[in-house]
Amino acid sequence: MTDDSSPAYNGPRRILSGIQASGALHLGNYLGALKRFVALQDQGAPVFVFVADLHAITVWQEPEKLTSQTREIAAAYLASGLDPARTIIFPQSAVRAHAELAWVFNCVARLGWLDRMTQFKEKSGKHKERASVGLYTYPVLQAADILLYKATEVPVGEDQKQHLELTRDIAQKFNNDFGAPGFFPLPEPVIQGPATRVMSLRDGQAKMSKSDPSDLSRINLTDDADTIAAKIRKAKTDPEPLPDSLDALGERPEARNLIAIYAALSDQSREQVLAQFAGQGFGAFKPKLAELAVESLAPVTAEMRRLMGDPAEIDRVLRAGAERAAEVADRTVAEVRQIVGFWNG
Ligand code: AQP
Repeated sequence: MTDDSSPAYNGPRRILSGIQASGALHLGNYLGALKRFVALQDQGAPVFVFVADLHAITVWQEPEKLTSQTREIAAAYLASGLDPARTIIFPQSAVRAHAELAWVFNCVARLGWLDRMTQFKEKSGKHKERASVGLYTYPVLQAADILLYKATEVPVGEDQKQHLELTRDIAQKFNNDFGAPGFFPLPEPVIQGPATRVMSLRDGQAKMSKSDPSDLSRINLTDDADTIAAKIRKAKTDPEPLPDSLDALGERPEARNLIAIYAALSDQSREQVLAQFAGQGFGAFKPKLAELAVESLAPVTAEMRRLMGDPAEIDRVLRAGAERAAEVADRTVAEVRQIVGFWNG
């Protein structure tokens, strides 16, 4: 739907992403999001990373837990290596402009576009009439999150690709409808690395997800070493040994998933991992993977725990980040208000 032939946005490169404040983070979030945000800090473009608490309440959140969940995600950002001196880390709801721009975009996006969103279909399940309106317009708020900062690159996992396409459509339609060519960029999803879609440990066809009822399906960032090792030991696999190439791995989704996890944790390609383990069975591979997972996650979880014991430190980072983010966001909203024709007397 997006027509890329319109005058191009010529503002600076900006990188933005976020994670919902809806509790427990898992290995999919770590490899698909956190670890990659950290790598993007050194690219010479400003990085904005927020805690999506407005998105979190699209499904019920206990009010007394939401604040601590917000701090927990912020702690995960810091523990993974995001540096608040270089990266603007903030809670989404603390920058009011997110909600304001989302309303304008609700009036730009078309019902037909939202009807196609597969995540809404998955999350609303069989009783979509009981889902919140917010869950339905979730991707419109996501477009506001991104375009408020005129972000040009958005690192995400595979599951967010469709939402990014919608963001581009909204940007394009806003620019066209209001005669503001090139006002909003058409942001690019950055879906890179061997683990853009970490799968469930119990089913190689399903995404690792915090809403999976089986805790054995995922590795949580809060799991201790024994739990991580046990979950990997119990992970579904097949009896075949590992081959020496990805092609030869063929249709073995569980094997592919564990190889991809090993590759992402060890900063290698999947080919390199296969070269190392070719001819070996899962009896040999799984203990190595467990060792690597524990070694990689233990420092992150330990630092998260330390930070959660000092909420004032997290709040300082979030307050400073919200102030810096609001400077950029308020500028965009002031421009949007003028473009749309809102009263400014
Ligand atoms: N399995 C995954 N593999 C790779 N990346 C993933 N992400 C999520 N799951 C995987 C990426 O993590 C970032 C944060 O996502 P979110 O805040 O939108 O959380 P989510 O996608 O809703 O996470 P879950 O676990 O999948 O939650 P439920 O079960 O509620 O749907 C995003 O960049 C996402 O791509």
